[in-house]
Amino acid sequence: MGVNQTLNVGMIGYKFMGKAHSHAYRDVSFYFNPSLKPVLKTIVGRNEVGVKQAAAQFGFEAAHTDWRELIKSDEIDLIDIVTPNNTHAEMVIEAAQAGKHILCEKPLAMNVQEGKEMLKAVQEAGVVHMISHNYRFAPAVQLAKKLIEEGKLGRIYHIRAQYLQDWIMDPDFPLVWRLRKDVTGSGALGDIGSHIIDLARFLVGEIEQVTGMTEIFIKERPMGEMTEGLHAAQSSVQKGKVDVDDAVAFLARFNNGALGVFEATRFAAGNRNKNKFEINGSKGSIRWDLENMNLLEVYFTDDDKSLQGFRTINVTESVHPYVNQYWPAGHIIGYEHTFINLVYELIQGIAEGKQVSPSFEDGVRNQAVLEAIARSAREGAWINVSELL
Ligand code: 4PW
Repeated sequence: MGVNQTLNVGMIGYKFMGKAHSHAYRDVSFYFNPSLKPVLKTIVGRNEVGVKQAAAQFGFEAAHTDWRELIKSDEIDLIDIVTPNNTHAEMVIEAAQAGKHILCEKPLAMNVQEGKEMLKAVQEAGVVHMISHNYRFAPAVQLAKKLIEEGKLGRIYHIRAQYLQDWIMDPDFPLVWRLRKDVTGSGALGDIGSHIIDLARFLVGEIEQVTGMTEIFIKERPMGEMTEGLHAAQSSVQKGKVDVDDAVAFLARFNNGALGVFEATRFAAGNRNKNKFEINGSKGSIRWDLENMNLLEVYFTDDDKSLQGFRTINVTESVHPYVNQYWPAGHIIGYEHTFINLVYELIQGIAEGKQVSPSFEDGVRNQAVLEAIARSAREGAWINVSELL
């Protein structure tokens, strides 16, 4: 650890997620007063001009272009990886071998095999590891978890979850890294499907079997690069072949007997970032939607018959998870706060020498579900997730 109870952060990557994570490190001390205070030491990126701009905007002390140098540096305690998926494995393995704690963006790896090697490296090194499934850390999702754990919903029968986006619907939207199999491993499946799989594993339990289908609606696109957020710029009129799924739909059976119905697509016009689920149990139901992320709809079968119906809880009371750290009741929080809450858990884990959740083990299990769905889509069959682990 750095002197004076600081945690020196080295970040690799500086685009959309670099911004989200940097902001979280900056604000976590302000709201949570964690045992260790993160210091934004160094940010690394391939483009010297771009990474220097990011360092200035996000508040890093230095900007570099060589991630291996960053990992070797004795002054860094935590490596945060927000780069494309095909770079995660080598960065994680080298960072673990250098004794650094690690936060890595999702999906963890390109495939289960890679994920397992990453997990082995962090376990052998004894470092704290976390995968950035930030939506778990919305207070309403944490409340949903609490209700399920307390048995308020009884036996869980169903989860139906959707993650819907529409940012690549224009056929001229370029063939950016998120649409190239050699860089990402899969399309909507790994990028946003992994989030609803994480929420389902968190809230309902382990997935036993899946069957799925995928589709590529636009087969060719002009070449280009991501710019800011989910925007991109065309770099050539030449077209390249799209080789990852635009959309995926899948069914799942859980170990505990629950059934899941899932959909992840980047072709749901009008849905910019709709991440939502409904869970039904023997004693009631809950519903959540990221676009109204501070609300949780609940229905309990034992409510007075004359008053039965879904009611909406404003998850902004001091008794609700994380809320006390922010504002008085009714004063809402947003997308960026899910990352602040996540980073707080990570820092406390590091300070207390305890492993946190979701860990790389969750990342590997998630990856096995992704791979099982992809295999099912190719083979047209149900796949047991355990075959992939
Ligand atoms: O959480 C989502 C990501 O996993 C984001 O909102 C955008 O879609 C960026 O990547 C995926």
